[in-house]
Amino acid sequence: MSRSMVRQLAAGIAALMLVAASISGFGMRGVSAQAGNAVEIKNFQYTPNNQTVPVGTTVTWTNNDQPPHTATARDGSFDTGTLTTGQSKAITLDKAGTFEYYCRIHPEMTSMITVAVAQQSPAASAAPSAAPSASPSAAPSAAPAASGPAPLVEASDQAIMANSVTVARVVAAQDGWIVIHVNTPDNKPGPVIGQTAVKAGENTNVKVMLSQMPNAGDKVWPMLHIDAGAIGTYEFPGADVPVQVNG
Ligand SMILES: [Cu+2]
Repeated sequence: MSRSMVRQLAAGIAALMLVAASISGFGMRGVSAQAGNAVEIKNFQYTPNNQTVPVGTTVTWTNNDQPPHTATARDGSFDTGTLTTGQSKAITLDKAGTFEYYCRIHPEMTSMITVAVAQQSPAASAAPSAAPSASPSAAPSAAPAASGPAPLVEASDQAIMANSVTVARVVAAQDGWIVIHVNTPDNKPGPVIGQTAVKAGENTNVKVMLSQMPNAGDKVWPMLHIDAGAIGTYEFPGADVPVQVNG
C-alpha cells in the first residue's frame, strides 16, 4: 500500500528528551490477570499486546484487519501462518517462557506473550511438562550505562510526506533506533509504525518510513531505543528497550 502522493498531514511530533536511565520502568503492564486467551489483530496491532497466560493455555489469534497478518514467534516456537481477514488460529502454548512474536508480512508489528508456570492452583500443576527452558535471551535487560553524550530526540510539527517523518536531531549514547509510535487515546506511545537505525553520536534529519499513516492532526511519538540483542535487528518488545528520562 504505497501512498506516494504527498499528503499534508499535520502530525504534531512531540519533542522528547530522553536520558538513559532506569529501563525497568517500562514494564508497566505487569501481569495482565487472565486477560483472556484471545488476541485480536486490528489496525496493525495485536490486542492485548504483551500478555501473560498460564502454561497450557490455548491462545486464539484472529485477524480483524483488511491486510493479512501472522503471529510468528521469533524463536520459531509458534506461528499462526497467514491469517486473512476474519481468519483465526488457535495455538496451545505448552512451553513456559517469554516469547516475542511479530507479523512476517509487517515485521514492525510486534508483541510479546509470557507463558507462565501456574502458581495459583498447586493441585492442578501436576503435569511436569515443559521445564522453563525458554531461552533467557528474550529478557529485556537494563540498558548499559551510557557514557557518551546525553541522549536527545528533537522533532517538530510537520507534514507527513510520502509516508515518512523526519526527526530533526537525534543524539544517541550508543547505536540504536528511532522508533515512531502512534499516540494512544490516553496520550501514550502506542504501536510502532516505523523505525530507522541511528548511530551513536549525533544524527540529523533522520527519516523514518511509516507503514501506516497517522490521521491528520494526530501526534506520534519518536522514541530512541538502544540496539541490543541481535545488532541491526529491531527487537522490541525484547532487547532493544527504549531510552528513558525521568520515566
Ligand atoms: Cu501483518
